[in-house]
Amino acid sequence: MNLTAEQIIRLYRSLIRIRKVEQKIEELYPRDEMKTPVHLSLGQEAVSVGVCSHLKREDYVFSNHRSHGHYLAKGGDLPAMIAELYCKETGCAAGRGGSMHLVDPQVGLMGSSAIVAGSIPHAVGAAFASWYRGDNRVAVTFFGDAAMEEGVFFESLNLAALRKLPVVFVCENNYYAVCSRLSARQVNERLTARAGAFDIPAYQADGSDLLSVYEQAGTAIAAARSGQGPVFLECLCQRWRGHNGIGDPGRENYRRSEDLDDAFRRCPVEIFKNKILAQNLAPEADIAAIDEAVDGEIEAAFLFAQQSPLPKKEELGRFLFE
Ligand SMILES: Cc1ncc(C[n+]2csc(CCOP(=O)(O)OP(=O)(O)O)c2C)c(N)n1
Ligand SMILES: [Mg+2]
Repeated sequence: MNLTAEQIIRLYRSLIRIRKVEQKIEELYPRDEMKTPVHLSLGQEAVSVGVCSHLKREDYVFSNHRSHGHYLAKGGDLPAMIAELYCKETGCAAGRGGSMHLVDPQVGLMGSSAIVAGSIPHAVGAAFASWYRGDNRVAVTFFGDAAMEEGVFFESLNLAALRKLPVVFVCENNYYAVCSRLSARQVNERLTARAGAFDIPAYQADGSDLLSVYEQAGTAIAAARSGQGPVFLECLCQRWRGHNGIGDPGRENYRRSEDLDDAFRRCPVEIFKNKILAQNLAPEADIAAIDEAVDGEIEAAFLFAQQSPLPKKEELGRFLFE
């Protein structure tokens, strides 16, 4: 792959930013000031970055409960995201949504849904609108392996294939739905085969390896944009933490030890950084400078969130249908 040093640096910045933001959330969560459940994407960061790096600002992304990486990689505003976790008026959903309802339409992050598979049909609808207007946008929907067990997944694939809509279905296959493993839920674990049932081209990437995701996503997104119809991209990855909240997943006895070993042996940040340095893709000093700048940005975002006002009591019903 021919990437310039500038592109490599941009990818690294996006990757380390998600990692560091989530580590900061973990550090401060025990203070109980963030009144929202959190689903961390530690270990899965490369998927968001590898996919979103191919998107234009006006392309659409629809996210799920594990939303932080998608939001940040698509260009969502960091202070507004942190303020949302603190349920503040300055949050990206005005403090009413929390971590599972991040939204920033200005940059094409159209919404996140706590309903498993909930945003898959939304992406199909957005792609339909784009096709109808002829504005050449693609719509990406991120979902987990368990979302592929919902009826709406199949309905969405069928309609998208039938109308040749520019949808990119991205499955982050971390093998688990809360605490049940894929092998305990499905006869056929080859998820790409389900796309094949609708004649949708399927791609697979190593979700721990940013360059693998970047390469596969590039081909998949280009195909969707060229009018050939929807594509499916499966990214194999491992989440580092429990299903939600913070802490060590090792204390939970449902995880196979080989999954956990695999997870911690294959750190997306380390894999990418080692490649950069081994192949001299960018100067080491630039990497260190990014780490420092990102730390400062995160400090400022948390301060902004902590100092922001809560929604006024009398306005809690605002934004609700009456
Ligand atoms: C329709 C629906 N059913 C069940 C739940 C409860 N639930 C929340 S997350 C989750 C598992 C999701 O697993 P997966 O789609 O693989 O995503 P991951 O958490 O692994 O990223 C479940 C069952 C829900 N939110 N919505
Ligand atoms: Mg899963």
